[in-house]
Amino acid sequence: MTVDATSTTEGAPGDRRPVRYPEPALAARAARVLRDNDTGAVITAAPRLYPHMWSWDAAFISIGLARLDVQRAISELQTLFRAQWRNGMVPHIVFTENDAYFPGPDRWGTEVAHDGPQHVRTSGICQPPVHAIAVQRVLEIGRRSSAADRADAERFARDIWPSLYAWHRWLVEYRTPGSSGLIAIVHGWESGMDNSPRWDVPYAAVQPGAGLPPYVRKDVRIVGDPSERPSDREYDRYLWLIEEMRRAGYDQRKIVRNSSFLVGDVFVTALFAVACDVLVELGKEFGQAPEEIADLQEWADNARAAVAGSCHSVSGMARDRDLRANRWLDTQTVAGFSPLLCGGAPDEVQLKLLSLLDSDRWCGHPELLAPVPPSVSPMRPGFNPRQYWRGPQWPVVVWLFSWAFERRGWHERARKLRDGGVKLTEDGSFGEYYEPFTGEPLGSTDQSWTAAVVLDWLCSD
Ligand code: 2M8
Repeated sequence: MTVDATSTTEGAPGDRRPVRYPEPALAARAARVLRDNDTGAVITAAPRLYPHMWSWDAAFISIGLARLDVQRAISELQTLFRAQWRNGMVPHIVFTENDAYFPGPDRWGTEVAHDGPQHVRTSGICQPPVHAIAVQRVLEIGRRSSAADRADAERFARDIWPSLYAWHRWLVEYRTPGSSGLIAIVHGWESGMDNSPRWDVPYAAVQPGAGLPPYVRKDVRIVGDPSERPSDREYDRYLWLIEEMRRAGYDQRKIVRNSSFLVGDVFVTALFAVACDVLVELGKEFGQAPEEIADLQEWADNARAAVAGSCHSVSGMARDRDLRANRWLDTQTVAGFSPLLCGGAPDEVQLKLLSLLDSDRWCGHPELLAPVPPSVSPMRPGFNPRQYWRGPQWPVVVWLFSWAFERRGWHERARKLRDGGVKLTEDGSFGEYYEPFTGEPLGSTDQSWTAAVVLDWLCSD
């Protein structure tokens, strides 16, 4: 679709928010956010709060970019994968020269790692493996574009496949300890849902040591209301985990053996399962090695079984597992719906989850501005409509569910989520996250991944 560059606003009587953009104008604004956040080398996750490239943000950004410029979408993913570690890990941040974010490259100190890239500075952890999904989406969009875009997108999908395979192999080799089969994270940041109540119990066991070097946060100076961000106590733990990893020389085996935080993440595992499915499809199409395709099939099956095996016998909700304390984590959050992303749960569990998702405890809550899942159910104790990953709605999470539902053939459900996502974001601010009752944008505005998924929704048939 050609995006109209002129934007007009339109108020709607009775709206909880004063401004509402009609879809073409919203698409034009989203395109502008992506262009404005482009440094020429990367599209930063957000202009002030996140002035670097984040791993899963880059994947979503490439999907939105493909609607504007297939070549630019390809180069964004290529930039991310040029920073892939030699062991296969795709790092969670690829740093630009900007020093407005903490913790920056000096604090991570990944130069001590044997496997890090030489030409660029990165963090030393990873983020959810949604990249294969992005590559397939860019390919689909490229194929519907010009002959040149089609050829470029096909060449790109074929050429990047081995790097995606290496990334998935890394997750299996280093991050599936224990018998649950869940992919383990060693820092809450690896989940993408930084201070979700999912991590409260395992974080309580992280005791920052006396050797934690002093630091000054920058995020709270940028976000208008610091109480929307994680607390200083939480940051001490985040920083302590980095310190542990740095001292371990970013040696994955040592980290998994010793770090104070080791949790089987059910949401990451579900995304991994479905991303493996996507890689199998791409691998077959582009004639990749049959034994590698077979690996991916096996990894997808194992991951799906692990997600299904985590479901609570009464609620049906999928659960994370604290691998240090060896127990299930029963905190109910949007991650509990993970089996709906990847399939594999028994029919009765799936039906239970779907009806829970529709109920007034989640999308059917009568006071939600838009009927899309909040990060935590508004009916749960501890729900906070303004605090980071503890209640607000995230458009990218909505995109993932709408994408997965479409893929599973649940077109009506996918459409409802898409429409809800557009309604949530039609104020044109492209918030990082949204207060679910008022629709107030929170955190950063002009957040690239929000603009990107909105663009994808608006340009979809
Ligand atoms: C948030 O995470 C970063 C740390 O990685 C932060 O709070 O400083 C999360 O929402 C994460 O999922 C996201 O990728 C990142 C950039 O948008 O911000």
